[in-house]
Amino acid sequence: MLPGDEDTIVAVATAPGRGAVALVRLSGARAISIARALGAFSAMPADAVEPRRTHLATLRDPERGERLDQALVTAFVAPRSYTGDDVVEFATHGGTVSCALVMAACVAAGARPAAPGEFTRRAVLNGRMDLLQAEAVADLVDARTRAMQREALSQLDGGLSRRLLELRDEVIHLEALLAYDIDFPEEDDGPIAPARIARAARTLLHALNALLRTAPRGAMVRDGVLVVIAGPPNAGKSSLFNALLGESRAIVTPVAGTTRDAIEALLDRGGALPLRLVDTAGLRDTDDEVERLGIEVSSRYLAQAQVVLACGVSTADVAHTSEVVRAHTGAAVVPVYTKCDLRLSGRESDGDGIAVSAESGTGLADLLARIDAAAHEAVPASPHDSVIITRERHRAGLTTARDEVAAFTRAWDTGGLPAPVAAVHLLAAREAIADLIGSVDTEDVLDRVFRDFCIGK
Ligand SMILES: Nc1nc2c(ncn2[C@@H]2O[C@H](COP(=O)(O)OP(=O)(O)O)[C@@H](O)[C@H]2O)c(=O)[nH]1
Ligand SMILES: [Mg+2]
Repeated sequence: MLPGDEDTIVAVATAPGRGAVALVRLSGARAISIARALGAFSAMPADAVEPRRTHLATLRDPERGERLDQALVTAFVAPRSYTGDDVVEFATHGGTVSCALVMAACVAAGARPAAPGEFTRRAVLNGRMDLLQAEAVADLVDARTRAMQREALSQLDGGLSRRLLELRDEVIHLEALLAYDIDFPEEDDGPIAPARIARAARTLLHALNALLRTAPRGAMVRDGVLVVIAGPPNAGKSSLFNALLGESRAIVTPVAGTTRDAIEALLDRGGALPLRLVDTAGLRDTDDEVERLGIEVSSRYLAQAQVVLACGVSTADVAHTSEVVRAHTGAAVVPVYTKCDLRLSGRESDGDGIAVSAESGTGLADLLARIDAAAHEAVPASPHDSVIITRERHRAGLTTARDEVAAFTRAWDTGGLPAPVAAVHLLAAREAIADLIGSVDTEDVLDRVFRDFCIGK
């Protein structure tokens, strides 16, 4: 615990700005007495706060008695609250003034403004949720697409936690087998055959690797599949970019940073993986090698792309674009024949490509299906596909656990280490998994997780 974890904290939980309602959240041992000082429970008999019942109250400045707002007040009594402490929530009138007045009155009555993520941090400290679920809360707030939001919801539901607990149990099981071997070494080939331990270790290694392999899919769910549009000038790239956006609910974001050579949009496609679509804006580096070959594409993105759309009007253009692009990326390259409405046949292709028209919309659905197929090929479904890892912290922790189990397996197979020494690897693996779920004894793990939270969560 940090100094301050005992304080009663308060924050405006809703985003600032004009809106119907704002939420002020108060949590800690003094939450109810502070709310009472504001008159939140004046309509109720003293000492009889009814938990989880919302009622309308006139809130007043605790010192001067001046009316602050009319608000809906709900009390949650520990431990049955979001944080696990006593919590009072004030749904004040929206906008910036009412909620700020109520918050300031809470501070005047003894609360302290909450740090970012501090409510959720308390929920973790009080055992209301584990660290993975806390991350899921942050991901829900930050989700820009349905895919990300759905993933976060399932993590909040404990999906990843349960899977990691299973893996931790497998480590414990292996440790137990090994302990038996350590305790009864004289029973050579006794009740636990060394081969049985080796087998269990390999099964565990397999399971850890399977979960680790979901990291690229997690990254795609989080950031979107990076789809880069390439082709000669005038091929219809920007028109295709806009047409694909028109097909979906899109959030168009200018590229962050200093370069202005590309624009980027995130396509939320409901259940499907979101797409991060990149078009070249036409402000180009003249010494860019790809551009010298007559292809417009953001080279910065090309190397990281998962899918490249090699666009052109003619077969020759598409072939040239595909060839140049393939030399600069390991991504899947989809040949795209643009402006197909201008061709009488409606389609000119080598069989592998897709004919599209930004004008008429022809071929766009096929193209999206093709992009999905390429993305799925790049990140194959895992046996536990419903459970994926989405953060670098998960990847790093699982990698440690996997490496430790691998080291154990090597030592065990070669008989290179005595069992008690080999067991140290299993202990390290178990601790790495426990840290992921949230053994909350390590301050720095907590700090890393809550650093990026917003205030009031
Ligand atoms: N008929 C037709 N014209 C198109 C289509 N796509 C783009 N164009 C036209 O082709 C020209 C170049 O398009 P643009 O998207 O700016 O190409 P970019 O340089 O590759 O980005 C513009 O005049 C567009 O209106 C299409 O599908 N059908
Ligand atoms: Mg363009």
